Amino acid sequence: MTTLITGGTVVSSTGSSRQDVLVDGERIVALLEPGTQTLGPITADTTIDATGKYVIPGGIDAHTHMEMPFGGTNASDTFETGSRAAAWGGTTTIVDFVVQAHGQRVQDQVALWHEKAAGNCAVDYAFHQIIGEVDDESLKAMDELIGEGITSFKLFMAYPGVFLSSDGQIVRAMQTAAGNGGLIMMHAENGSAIDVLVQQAIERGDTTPYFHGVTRPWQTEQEATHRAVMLAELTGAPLYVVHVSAKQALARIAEARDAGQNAFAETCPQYLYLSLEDNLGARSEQWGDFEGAKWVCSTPLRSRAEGHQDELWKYLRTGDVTTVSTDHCPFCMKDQKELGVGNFAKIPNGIGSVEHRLDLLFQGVKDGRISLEKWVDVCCTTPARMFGLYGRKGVIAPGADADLVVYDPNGHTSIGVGEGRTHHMNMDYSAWEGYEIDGHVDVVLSRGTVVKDTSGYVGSKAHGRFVKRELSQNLI
Ligand code: DUC
Ligand code: ZN
Ligand code: ZN
Repeated sequence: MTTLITGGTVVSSTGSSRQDVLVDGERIVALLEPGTQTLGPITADTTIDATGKYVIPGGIDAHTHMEMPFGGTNASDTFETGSRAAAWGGTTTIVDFVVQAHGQRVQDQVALWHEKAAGNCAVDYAFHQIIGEVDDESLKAMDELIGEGITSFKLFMAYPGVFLSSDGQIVRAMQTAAGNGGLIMMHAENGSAIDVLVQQAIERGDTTPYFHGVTRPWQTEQEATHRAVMLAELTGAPLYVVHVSAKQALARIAEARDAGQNAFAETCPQYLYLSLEDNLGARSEQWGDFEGAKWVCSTPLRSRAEGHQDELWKYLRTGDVTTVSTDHCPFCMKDQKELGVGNFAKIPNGIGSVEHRLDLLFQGVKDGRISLEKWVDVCCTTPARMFGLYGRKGVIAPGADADLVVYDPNGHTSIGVGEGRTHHMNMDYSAWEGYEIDGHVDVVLSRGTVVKDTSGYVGSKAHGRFVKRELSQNLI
């Protein structure tokens, strides 16, 4: 089965040019001069007309939490619903986090995640491993997982008693990663300091969602980021700081990069667009102040007056933000976020965006904040290199998986849940309600199969496969 995508502009992380893309089976087999098929021997079973559109590598969302147990409930997207929403939005690979909390065995959790995902994904998937309890057994498992294609390990400096690692535990895990070639991913917030501020706020009666952000101030993120950078320097482990939201934390990572350290920053669309002021809520009578719970996530959204959002866009341009992932961790307002009525500390943390990342970042292109190539770089190509997927994913080249998106720069997307608005994530609200995007995901191919076209989702949950990852291909 061959497919020819004609008339489009192929956009890569380094440039754009008019080329036709020939797909045979699951792979890209050639990039052709436009119109080649009319000259002679090249005929394809199917032709997709991409005239006036961009053709980009399928998006890679390197940070999702499908069905994650968290805050007394589970993230509301299953692998089935979440990966389908990803396909709608042009994301053809997700990298989800296997969770080991205190008291659990890593390898049991890996088996559980394989069970949850297998046969249920619309697009390809891979795993990172959360190490919630660093001990001899979990360190041994880190070595084993490298051979199983799980080559990155997330540690937490927050959530005492659930996920938090002490500095000593962090050093041991970093030494292990330095030895086996794995990548340390860090949730960098000072959890003990935050817990004191949270307790004091609740005692004062400051219990609404707004105080979630107030009690996780930028100093707690910068301090933890600095500590992570120093411990990585000490041990020689490569460090990737997830969901960076504070400009001061980013400045610290940029400084480490300038000094030649293998330090990387990820941010998420919510930190580029949304702000602490959203946590004030009260947009609708239904929820009043509690509406702010829709935007409770960690790290928290930051104050617009402090200028974090503009700085994050700047660091995207300079290359000090390496990737944009979503930290997709959706919860419904009903029965889930509602757990925190009267006590913001009980609101499950997370925002759902897996469907909207390509669109939201493309709006950054339209608004003159990043280039077209940077869009592809941070959403598709560098996530592939960062997480050992490059060659198969993240690039339009012969031999690569035919994960492709035909994107219409003149189309339009209204995000949300109200009239004429759409999303396909399993959530009863959208954190992005009201956002208008000057672009549209038209057609999505995953390994040569069209999973979304202009009629809608046409994929199947049996399509997605587990992808074993190599070591990072993005280290200095
Ligand atoms: N942050 C979130 O917002 N949700 C899940 C875990 C995390 O670190
Ligand atoms: Zn985190
Ligand atoms: Zn996360």
